[in-house]
Amino acid sequence: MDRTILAKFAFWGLLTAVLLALLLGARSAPPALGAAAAACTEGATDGGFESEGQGWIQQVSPALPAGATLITSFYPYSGKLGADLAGRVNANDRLSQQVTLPANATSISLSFWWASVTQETASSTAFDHLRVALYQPDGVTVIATLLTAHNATSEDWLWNFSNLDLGQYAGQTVLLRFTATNDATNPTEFFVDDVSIQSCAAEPASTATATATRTITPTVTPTAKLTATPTPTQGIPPSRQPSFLPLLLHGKQ
Ligand SMILES: [Ca+2]
Repeated sequence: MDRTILAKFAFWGLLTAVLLALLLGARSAPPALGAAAAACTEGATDGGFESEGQGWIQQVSPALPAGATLITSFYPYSGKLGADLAGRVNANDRLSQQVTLPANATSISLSFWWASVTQETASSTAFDHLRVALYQPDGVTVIATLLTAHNATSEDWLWNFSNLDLGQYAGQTVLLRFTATNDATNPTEFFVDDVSIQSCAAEPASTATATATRTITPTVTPTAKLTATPTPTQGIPPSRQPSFLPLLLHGKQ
């Protein structure tokens, strides 16, 4: 076989290989069908409190001044309004909302921003608390405590972001509750804003996939996430340096 014929064989062989590779490559990477985008829905009503807390149940103790509620313009994370809990001695303030977590969700996450300002001076002793928990709709039976913060968890006025996995509660109707408590001296005020419950399902929804994913969802570990999540994202306005004057001005003491 002379060199010209060999060269022709090599050329056509190479061309065939390239065409085959292109063909197989196209087959092994089908268009976006298998990678359907997740469709997500918002489960919280007025999570940013801009509608003055519509959808939230407020339980306040001791009573606030006439006309005051837990939704104020005092220190929102975003927008004009936010939730403003405790900040007065012996306070036990609750902000609750009933939500149904979709059964077909492949992922459900609860996120929110929270901050605190305290008159306590201990650097680590917990006197006043913010707890985030899921209850049965009766508001009595605790399903899970998702986050616990206290007077010494965060710097004053610093906004902290929390993002918690609720995947294991898919299909349940629950009461999401923020509870802030103060002891008898040196109050701590807690702020919450931009509460969001994102439930996502593959599109089109696949029941088999959803079930498999839920069963391997790890248990929520609030403590670890709490230490990992604090992120200073918002500067402290000079006028809000911790002089505690705002607490007094706020008329909550
Ligand atoms: Ca807001």
